[in-house]
Amino acid sequence: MAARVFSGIQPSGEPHLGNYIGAIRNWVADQERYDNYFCIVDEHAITVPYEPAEMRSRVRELAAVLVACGIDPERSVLFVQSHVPEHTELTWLLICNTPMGWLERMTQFKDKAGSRRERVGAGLFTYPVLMAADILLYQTSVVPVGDDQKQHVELSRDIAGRFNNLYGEVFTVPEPVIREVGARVMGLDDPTKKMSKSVEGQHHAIGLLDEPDLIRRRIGRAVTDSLREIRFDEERPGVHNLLTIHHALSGQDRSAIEAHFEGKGYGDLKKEVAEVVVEALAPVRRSYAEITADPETIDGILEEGRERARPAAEATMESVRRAMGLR
Ligand code: AQP
Repeated sequence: MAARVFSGIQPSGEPHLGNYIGAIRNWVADQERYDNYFCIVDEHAITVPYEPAEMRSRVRELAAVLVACGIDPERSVLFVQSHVPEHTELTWLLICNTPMGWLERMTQFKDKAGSRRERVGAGLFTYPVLMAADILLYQTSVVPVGDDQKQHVELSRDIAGRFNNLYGEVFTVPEPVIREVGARVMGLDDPTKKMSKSVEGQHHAIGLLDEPDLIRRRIGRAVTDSLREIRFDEERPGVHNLLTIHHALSGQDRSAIEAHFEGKGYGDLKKEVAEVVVEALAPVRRSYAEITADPETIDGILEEGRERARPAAEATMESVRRAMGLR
């Protein structure tokens, strides 16, 4: 049987080119290989301030984008985290079994909370336990991760191992599979920071549903530098980012791309990268328009996803409650 994989994406803003290149298209490519659970993790997205009135439409938009990108809801389970209440139930039971010191070591909390540590919601601190619950609830055996999430997957393994020692074997201990260095897409307005859904700014990200002209304008305004040579040089993050986007979407060799741009200027680079992006995203926009033409389609897909996700979640919770003496 194919290994089971859980992958999550937050409805924390408009899905962007970084999400596509770094995650979604790999998920699409791996659909044959794994038994996939793709989850829109709305309970993760509420760990920072958000607009409640927008959340429902963001969730539905993100689901439609995932399907438009090629996630097949018949092959894979596509669902919303808050539709399966076992995620939060398991989180509490795991929190009670997670030493504070383990959470205090999580670098992402330190990065995200920064100097506001005393004021941020406690959910930001316990977020990695919700992530562990996501993974363990489905007895996930493989977790493909990027470098930034490796520490959280290690934590999930530690939590599972500790629980199994204390209460008996309940959880599959997941193995992290570090993906080949997936392309990391940086902000167009500041190429030293990753492209993010939650960063505001007209010229920060390329949305997966952006119109071609908007894509051209945004890439046209991308921050570069005052040099000339067009090379994959990490010391020059703006040009490096544009070339990385080109490479990820065109599939051409890095050396072939560099050779192609020899003697050309940044204007040519931006124009050509914009066309590569426009072409790559055209089918996504087309398919999104088809899927959303009937507003009931997405609700139906998510309802079915919930029905398919719940049996596995309920079975795990039943074992957890029994092991902990709760029922
Ligand atoms: N800039 C990026 N380049 C490559 N991959 C990226 N991912 C996110 N940004 C980039 C990958 O997208 C997947 C889903 O991400 P997420 O929703 O779980 O949260 P995130 O990583 O925190 O993404 P964002 O867009 O930056 O959201 P916010 O602003 O809410 O924090 C992940 O696999 C991630 O690696």
